Amino acid sequence: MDKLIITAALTGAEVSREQQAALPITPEEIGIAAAECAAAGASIVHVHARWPDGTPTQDKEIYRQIMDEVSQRCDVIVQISTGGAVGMSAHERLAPVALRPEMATLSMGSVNFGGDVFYNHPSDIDAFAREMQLQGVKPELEIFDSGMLATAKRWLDKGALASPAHFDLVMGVPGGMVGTPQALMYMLSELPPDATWTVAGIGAAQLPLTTMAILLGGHVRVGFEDNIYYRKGELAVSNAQLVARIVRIANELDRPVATPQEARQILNLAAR
Ligand code: KMH
Ligand code: ZN
Repeated sequence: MDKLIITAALTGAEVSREQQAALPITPEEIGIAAAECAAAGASIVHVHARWPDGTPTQDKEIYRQIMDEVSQRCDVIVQISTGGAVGMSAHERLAPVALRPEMATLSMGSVNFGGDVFYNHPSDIDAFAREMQLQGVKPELEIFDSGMLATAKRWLDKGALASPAHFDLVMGVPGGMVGTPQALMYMLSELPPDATWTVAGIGAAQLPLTTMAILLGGHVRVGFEDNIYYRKGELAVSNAQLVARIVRIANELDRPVATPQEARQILNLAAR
């Protein structure tokens, strides 16, 4: 079993300061949160950009500032979002890939997303895959429902995505795949045999699904983008608190945690 890669999804596009007072919003706040999470054991930070008023943006300059603020403080893999927020155009979502981060997300289909639709036309998936290949950026394939996994396999079969692929099973979005142990086991049965995978459980699904992933040889994503609570009725105090908990669980279960350098090897990231 590979060492455990922990991703901290620091900000997201949907959570507000009103819901979670410790949400990092500015590039500096995101840099500080990334360093805290890296010190706690995260090897990847998944980042979304916001304007100073908290509105989501895919502005390349804000992402550049985020990448600078993170790299000044710590060694951690920066994975930028190309999902952005619901309603953004594919063109604007793709813009920060030109900064050549080590990783970026690539959503493999459309899904009802709460009261909205997160739209990913097949031609957009093609364009995102092409641009990431061109820029040497490793995609993390975002899977919100089982049909998207079938789509990813078709894209791998036709050579539009490179193998071995890395998947993020995002489970528990209202409108997407449910966040149950049974659903996770089904998804794992459908993964390509050479794939690496991580699980992002939404809300109360975060703790049980990440614990399962530790046992099953997968990797984990925690953080405010997916879950703002430490336990029912108790807000987490920081992203790093959620990372520290998953490190403690991994230690108890005898699964060593990967450093960023080890994570780069596990995920076959391009040398920079
Ligand atoms: N904000 C969601 C609509 C990603 O980062 O790639 C999409 C999302 C996925 O967060
Ligand atoms: Zn995201």
